[in-house]
Amino acid sequence: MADLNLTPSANRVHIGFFGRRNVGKSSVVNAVTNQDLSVVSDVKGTTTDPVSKAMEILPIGPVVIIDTPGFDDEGVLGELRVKKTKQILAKTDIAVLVVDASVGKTQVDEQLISIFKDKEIPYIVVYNKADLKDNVNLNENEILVSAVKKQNINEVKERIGALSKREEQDKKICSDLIEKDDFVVLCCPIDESAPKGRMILPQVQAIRDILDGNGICVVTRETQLVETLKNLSKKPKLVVTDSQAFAFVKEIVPKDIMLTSFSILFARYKGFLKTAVKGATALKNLQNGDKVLISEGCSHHRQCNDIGAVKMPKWLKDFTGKDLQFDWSSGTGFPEDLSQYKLVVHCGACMLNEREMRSRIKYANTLDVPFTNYGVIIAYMNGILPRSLEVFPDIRELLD
Ligand SMILES: Nc1nc2c(ncn2[C@@H]2O[C@H](COP(=O)(O)OP(=O)(O)OP(=O)(O)O)[C@@H](O)[C@H]2O)c(=O)[nH]1
Ligand code: SF4
Ligand SMILES: [Mg+2]
Repeated sequence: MADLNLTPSANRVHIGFFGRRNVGKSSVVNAVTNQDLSVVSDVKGTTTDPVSKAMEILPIGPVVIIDTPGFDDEGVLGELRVKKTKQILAKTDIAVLVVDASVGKTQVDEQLISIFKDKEIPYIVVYNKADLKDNVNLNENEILVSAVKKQNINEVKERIGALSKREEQDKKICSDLIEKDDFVVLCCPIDESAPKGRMILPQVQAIRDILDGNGICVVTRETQLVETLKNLSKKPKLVVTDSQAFAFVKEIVPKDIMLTSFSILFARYKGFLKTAVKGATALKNLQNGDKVLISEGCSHHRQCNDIGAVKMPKWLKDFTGKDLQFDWSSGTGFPEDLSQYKLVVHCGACMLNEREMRSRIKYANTLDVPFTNYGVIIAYMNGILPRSLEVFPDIRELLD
């Protein structure tokens, strides 16, 4: 089980090292991390699969370091490796392009740079093997290093740190909705889907966010909400509930108290609430035979049980009254051809980093395929979306 004291992987800055074979990607990774993370050899194509490791690097902080196979790999296996590297690119927050200084930039490097630009991934170029060639004309985002001689490695870390600071946005889960000393009530059902002995990550993150915002957090089961509200001497500013209990909770919470769900807050936190609300409204346009993609962020559905496989298709069919066709994707896999779908319904994506979600959404947007998520579409089908969006009036108006 994941150690809850550690920053969850999805929230770490993902730093990917890319480049041609044998330029010294793995050597640079090992030098930057000060660990023997990856095997190094003079055989081209030594790294055959992406190698990821979560760690703490000063001055960057909690990161996931990802070493990748050479992007110029050949043959059928090579193509597979390139495909995997492209999947890594989808979740990369900061890219490091490693170039062999004695060779210089090649077409493959230019191709990688244009991918970084296209995906808006901030990047630096590291010319490695400075011990073989030390006169290289450098642009502003380029550095000359030697992994073998450990030259200029601190500079690499500082440059990555600077990029990651620029990336870091001051995002809030709900603390921007409250003021100091405001009460926030979190309704957390404890049923068979709740993990034994602990809270789930979104609940833990919300508690921390409220405390960071100097709010006062009260956590209760939905079944004790009436008792909780009765006994709070001050009216809470906000009630946040698990989506599954929304219908129950909304009957209890008076209209003058803001009410929303964890899914709504996290869709906003991950930057796709607006898209998801717009996507949900596309439900009313679906026709018989339309294809819907159901996409989940992990392959074993520990927290999502049978929502994607069983419940969601049934709910969508019942709600639309149409004979819909379904496809499923899971884990980091996502279909290369989205154009055949009339709607993508994504899970809450708690195990995916934001960059990965952003690239999925961007892809759907370029093809005009509506994209929504479980929490939002369930709220829409149950008629509770308007109330849960009252907190965000500009998004609420998309429903009118
Ligand atoms: N002279 C010199 N050689 C280096 C340097 N860094 C790496 N090498 C050598 O370059 C070769 C390839 O290094 P790797 O780190 O395995 O390169 P890679 O890019 O990860 O290679 P693949 O995994 O095969 O794509 C090894 O023989 C390294 O010892 C350096 O700074 N100077
Ligand atoms: S919300 Fe998605 S990523 Fe999170 S546990 Fe469920 S299937 Fe996995
Ligand atoms: Mg390697």
